[in-house]
Amino acid sequence: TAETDASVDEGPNTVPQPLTADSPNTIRVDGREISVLLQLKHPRVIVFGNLLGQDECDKLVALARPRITASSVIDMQSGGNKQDEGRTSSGMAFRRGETKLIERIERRIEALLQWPYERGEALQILRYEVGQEYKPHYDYVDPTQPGAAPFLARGGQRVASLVMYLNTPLDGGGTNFPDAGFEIAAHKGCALYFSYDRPHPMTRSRHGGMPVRAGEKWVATKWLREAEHQ
Ligand code: PD2
Ligand code: ZN
Repeated sequence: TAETDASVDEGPNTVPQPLTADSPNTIRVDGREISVLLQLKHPRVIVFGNLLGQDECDKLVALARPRITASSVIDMQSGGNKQDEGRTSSGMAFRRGETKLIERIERRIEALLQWPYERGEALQILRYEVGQEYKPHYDYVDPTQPGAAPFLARGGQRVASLVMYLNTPLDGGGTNFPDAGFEIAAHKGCALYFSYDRPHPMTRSRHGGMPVRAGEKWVATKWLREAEHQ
């Protein structure tokens, strides 16, 4: 459509350039050896190992568990939130820097992705139970929708996502990119990074959280914005 072509004509947004340009095996950040397990150019994807320690994963789950409620999505008509059958998980968000642990993880992400802390959204924690999933979607907002304006006014467009796996589900719960034809299995402490330099399907960044078949799945998600957020 003419509307979606506008986001192509405007040219690319700047996206994070994580510390993986020289194809390292591991990256030392915040005293940790983070593994680089896979890099893909298009869609731009990086899979990291050991981004979070096992104990950090457990602590995040323990902090989040009593605070989770049914997940919502952005209502593109109003700009508010609404329930959606495509996203059946439960979740919560920590304020940026809410605890020492949260701040340390957010600073680690800043250093690894080379993207300012202030341009990160609050860390979200999601829990999926058996049968729950997040159907394929884009993480950017469609700028032509009426509800996009209030979202974009606070920090601009999303340009990248980091999904950190806080446990290894007993079965299922990977993340897939149906247009690009691959999937990432959920492993505790590992993380999936992907970026999208414009709000357009040409980024091939459509992805989903696949149904959990046994056990629970817990993830922490950090979205990165063009500009300072909140
Ligand atoms: O939980 C996931 O694997 C997942 C997959 C895709 C989460 C999100 N997107 C998201 O929160 O945007
Ligand atoms: Zn997503």
